[in-house]
Amino acid sequence: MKLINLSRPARLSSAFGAAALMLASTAFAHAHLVSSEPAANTEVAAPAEVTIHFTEPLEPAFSKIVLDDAKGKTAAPAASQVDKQDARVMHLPLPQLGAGRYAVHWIAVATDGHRTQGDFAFTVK
Ligand SMILES: [Cu+2]
Repeated sequence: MKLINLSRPARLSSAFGAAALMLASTAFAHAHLVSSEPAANTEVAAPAEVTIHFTEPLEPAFSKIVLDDAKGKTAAPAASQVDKQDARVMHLPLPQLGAGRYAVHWIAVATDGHRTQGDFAFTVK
């Protein structure tokens, strides 16, 4: 796509530049998943918790992890918590999980109020 017509005033191209900069800085502030334990699509011994590491500190009131079993039923009754030492980490304590496939659903609200979400699965041996 041709963004800048050379016959137009330079003012327009600087407006494009400012918009691009704003997009870049707000995108940077979103909390994205860095890694998780268990990792996505792994087969593991029954874990004691799900831990997810994010790129940004989270807003505890609006961020959460839930775990569903293969039938879509909630598999972890406890509430997830943002780590008190490192707000970029969120934990979901787990009961003793039986063998099977589990789906993790997460919602992360960064301190700038922007919300990201995602899903991944792991299997308990
Ligand atoms: Cu953001």
